[in-house]
Amino acid sequence: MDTSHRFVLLGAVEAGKTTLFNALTGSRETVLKTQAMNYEGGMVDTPGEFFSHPRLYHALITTAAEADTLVYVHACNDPEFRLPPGLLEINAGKRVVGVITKIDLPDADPDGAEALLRRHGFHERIFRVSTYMPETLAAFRNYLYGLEEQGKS
Ligand SMILES: Nc1nc2c(ncn2[C@@H]2O[C@H](COP(=O)(O)OP(=O)(O)O)[C@@H](O)[C@H]2O)c(=O)[nH]1
Ligand SMILES: [Mg+2]
Repeated sequence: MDTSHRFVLLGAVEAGKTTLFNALTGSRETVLKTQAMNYEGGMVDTPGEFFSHPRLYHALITTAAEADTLVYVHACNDPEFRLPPGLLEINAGKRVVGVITKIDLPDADPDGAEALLRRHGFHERIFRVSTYMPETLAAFRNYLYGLEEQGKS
């Protein structure tokens, strides 16, 4: 297992993390329920249960601590902000980026989702993506690679 990673995907169950992970890493595996940390191509996918069970927070905190970039993944029809309090503060100084997923859904409200994140003090850059709109994924992927280039120079 390759445990060297730069990006960590964080978000609730069903947020779309594994779908995003597969799209970004080019993995063709079917999206199964994520049971454990999944490392590939400098990216780590995390099980959403880590967000809903405080007794699992330590695993999330450790993984986040090892990453260079934290990616908060939020489904555009999710009415709640899910990032555990303090996680961003613990990782102050790291790159953080938000991704609002599933913007193709009929009930999608990306503006509302973005406002929710902002209300909760999420000040970082936010991307809006859909699996069914490859150009949205490309924009996000390019941003991640851009960050990586900056990090190396
Ligand atoms: N309509 C739509 N569904 C999506 C999108 N991304 C993920 N999903 C679906 O949302 C569900 C949860 O996705 P998954 O990647 O497993 O979420 P995770 O629990 O955060 O890893 C799956 O049924 C996906 O097919 C998207 O952009 N649009
Ligand atoms: Mg998953």
